[in-house]
Amino acid sequence: MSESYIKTETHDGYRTVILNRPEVLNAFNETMHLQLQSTIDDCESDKTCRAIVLTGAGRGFCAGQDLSDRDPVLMGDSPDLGLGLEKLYNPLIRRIRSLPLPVICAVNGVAAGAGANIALACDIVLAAKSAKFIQAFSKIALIPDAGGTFWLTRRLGEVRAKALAMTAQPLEAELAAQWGLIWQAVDDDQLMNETAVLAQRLAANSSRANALTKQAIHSALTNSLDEQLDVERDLQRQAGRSGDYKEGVQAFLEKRAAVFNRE
Ligand code: LHQ
Repeated sequence: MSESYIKTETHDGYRTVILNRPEVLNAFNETMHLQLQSTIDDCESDKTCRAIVLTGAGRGFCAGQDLSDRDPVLMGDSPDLGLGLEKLYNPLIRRIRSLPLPVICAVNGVAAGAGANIALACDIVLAAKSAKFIQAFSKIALIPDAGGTFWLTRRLGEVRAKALAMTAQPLEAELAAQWGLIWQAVDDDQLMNETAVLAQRLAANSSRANALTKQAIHSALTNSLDEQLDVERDLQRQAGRSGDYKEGVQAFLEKRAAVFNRE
């Protein structure tokens, strides 16, 4: 049986998924990718799981691809790095983005290479103040992947995207938050507490509204205003027809906390 490179903790309403190869700062090998895929599948099929927290074991969040598994000396004359992206990283990024559950990333330490960009694919990113985001690719003559060119350019603009990608300069969590690359930088010893509060809050929302909100905001990244107004109309129609809307309004009028459907 292969080692367990992913750990999970089940909490009331959400699960914490922990990248677990701390001796290599949770760098990804193929087994870890496959274990993460199946863990995400489990989270999605568990109706009591209404949000996911992704974090790392030990002092790092994730150092990207395990480079000892992609040693060009062992890969022959013409290594195909696109294959690993096509088979493993791109499906992971697409899965996180299309998952109808909110994914919170708690960046507990350094996030480098694809590790940084997997964090940035998550819906809400909290980071310990000591954490750094490093687009390490230029150091090994590669380009940012796992969505890196997309997240950096959309969130920071061309100027900062190019400088971070070409210099591989570590970006401190507080500056990442100031620049709008992530949601918040928090004191190291508060990271998991603050993450738990956020996860509980999202888990208490209407799951349907969480999923539709995620979908609408993703559409806005590429739509015109006209197109987006149509998306909002259509998704709001769906939201309004759910029992959750009825419960939300009733709870408001009765001055009590809403209790949403868990189906
Ligand atoms: C590692 C790694 C690592 C193996 C630390 N691999 N062992 C996709 C598709 C196909 C191919 C290529 O890539 C991709 C996507 C990518 O992600 S490419 C980018 C890959 N990642 C990197 O280039 C980052 C490499 N790591 C680093 O630059 C440093 O380790 C950082 C800046 C992350 C942390 O530095 P330190 O805090 O000084 O830690 P360290 O370097 O001492 O690392 C601790 C251990 O982890 C060390 O092992 P050791 O046996 O000496 O204790 C490292 O060798 C190991 N490690 N990253 N990616």
